[in-house]
Amino acid sequence: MQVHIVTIFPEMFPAPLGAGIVGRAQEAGLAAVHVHDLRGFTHDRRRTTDGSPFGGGPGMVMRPEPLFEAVESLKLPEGAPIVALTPQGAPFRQADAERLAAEEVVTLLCGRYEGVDERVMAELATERLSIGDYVLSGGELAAMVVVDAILRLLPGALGHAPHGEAIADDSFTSGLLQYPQYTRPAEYRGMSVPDVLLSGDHAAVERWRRNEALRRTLERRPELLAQATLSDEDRKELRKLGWRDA
Ligand code: 6GU
Repeated sequence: MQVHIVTIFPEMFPAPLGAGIVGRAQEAGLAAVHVHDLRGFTHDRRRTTDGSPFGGGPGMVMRPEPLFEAVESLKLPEGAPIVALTPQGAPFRQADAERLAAEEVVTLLCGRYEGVDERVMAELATERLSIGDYVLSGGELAAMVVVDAILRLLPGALGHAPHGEAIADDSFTSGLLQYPQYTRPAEYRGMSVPDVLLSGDHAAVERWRRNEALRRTLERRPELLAQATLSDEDRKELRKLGWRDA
């Protein structure tokens, strides 16, 4: 997979994308992330990427020309997604990470200043994504979040055996929050690990984990249950916990 990131702050990227699973995915050749300095696509001596808003008002707006020229220079394949990171975008979800992980080339445009010329948003970007309901000073941190979420899904990125399993247990992949995890020591400062996890009874462990995922989702993110795939046993368990099916 090839990922292109267009930004006026290319120096922000190497560290977060170089470590851990995302760094390893690149070293293993599963993906290459190319960071492009938007200022390289300006033509004035000051390398201007912004302008004041037509119609007046506060702040500055990113000009369209460098963004259009930067994207054109990438020679993207027909139909490759061009994602603008903006608080006006659709909420970025695990399903978006899965969809983008299946692409061969993904381009991310990082907005800065108080906005981006609407011709970029409407005619150059093929979609707009936001990482949450708060305002960041630019799309760069959001792009890092999106790249991390995508690259860890690439087959082989999680390193350890069966790729599908670790992914399937992730929070959100199943539509539920992940079950609680424990490791050594079995007892620490009087806090013990649930007996079932030490029992060796694989079916009982699976049942316990599913029920804990349901309990945790009901307590912390009940709105997710409306979209989750639930079995009859799941529903029964949830009702025991006080869930009122919609
Ligand atoms: Cl994608 N960009 C900015 N500037 N702020 C955000 C965001 C993106 N997602 C949440 N807040």
